[in-house]
Amino acid sequence: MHRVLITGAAGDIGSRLRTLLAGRYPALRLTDLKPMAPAGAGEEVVVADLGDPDAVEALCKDVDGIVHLGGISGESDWTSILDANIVGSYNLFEAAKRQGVKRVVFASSNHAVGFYRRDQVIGTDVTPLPDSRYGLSKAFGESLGALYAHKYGLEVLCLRIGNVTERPIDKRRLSIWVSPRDLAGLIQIGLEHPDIKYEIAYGVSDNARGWWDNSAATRLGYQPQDRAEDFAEAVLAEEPDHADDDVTEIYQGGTFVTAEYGGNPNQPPPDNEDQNR
Ligand code: NAI
Ligand code: 15L
Repeated sequence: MHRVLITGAAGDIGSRLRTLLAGRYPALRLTDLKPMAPAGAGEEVVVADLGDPDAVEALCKDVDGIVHLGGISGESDWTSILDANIVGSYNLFEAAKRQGVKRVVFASSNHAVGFYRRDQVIGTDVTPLPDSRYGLSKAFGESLGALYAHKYGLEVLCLRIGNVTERPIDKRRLSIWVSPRDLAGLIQIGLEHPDIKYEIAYGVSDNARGWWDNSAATRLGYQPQDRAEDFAEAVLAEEPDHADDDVTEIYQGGTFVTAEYGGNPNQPPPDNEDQNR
């Protein structure tokens, strides 16, 4: 890997990766719709819209690997999801193919499978059960990656990311939390492991209350450093009581499942604050 392109580089994960991957590859090309801090040593900074195919093609020139984080990172209206996540990801994979990029690590989400129950342990081979338009766009991205891997020979790792924060923020996140350094480790595996053709893995730390069989990641050599259980006592002391029949607590996707649940127009999609519940 000489040059690595990070889309969504101004975002939460992107800015963490900028630090965590600094110096790991000779050239990091950082791109986002939003402006970013000026390029440092070994960096290139490009403001571009993933919706613009010509701009995306230029972004992929002379690139060996891509970490595709850019897009809408929570539930939104269909047009926004369509433009940023569906068309944006299509433009990215198509440009990667045309420019001969070897690897793509796609930031999928637990919301591609959010309608599985919390009393189930699921692997990466289950049928996607999206819990939202957002989750649907991530299931689409995973299928897009499969098409470009099997038809065009790209090497693709899709990471169904749980929730990236310094420490788990509530009971649900005790099951799906991933520390920034564990996620960076998985992304490095996605860029560097010699035997990836097309894989899906969960982006999750070593969580005793986890819902996912992450043997796909283990097979690729992933060794998580962090454990949500270390924070469990403090997190549970702050957790509000939940009613026994609270649907939010039944399904893995939490509030993404209950938003508009049963066609209820008064149950709006989670806004940025709700996403942190
Ligand atoms: P974020 O919202 O902080 O960053 C996403 C970035 O994408 C933003 O800086 C935004 O400006 C950029 N972007 C949006 N539309 C764009 C477009 N049309 N063209 C170019 N750039 C565009 O999200 P975050 O938290 O950093 O997540 C990164 C990725 O990881 C997202 O794809 C998200 O869906 C996924 N993910 C994140 C999780 C988390 O816990 N943070 C959990 C699961 C998945
Ligand atoms: C996601 O996919 C979102 O990007 C993030 O903001 C969190 O909501 C996370 O899922 C989660 O499920 O906690």
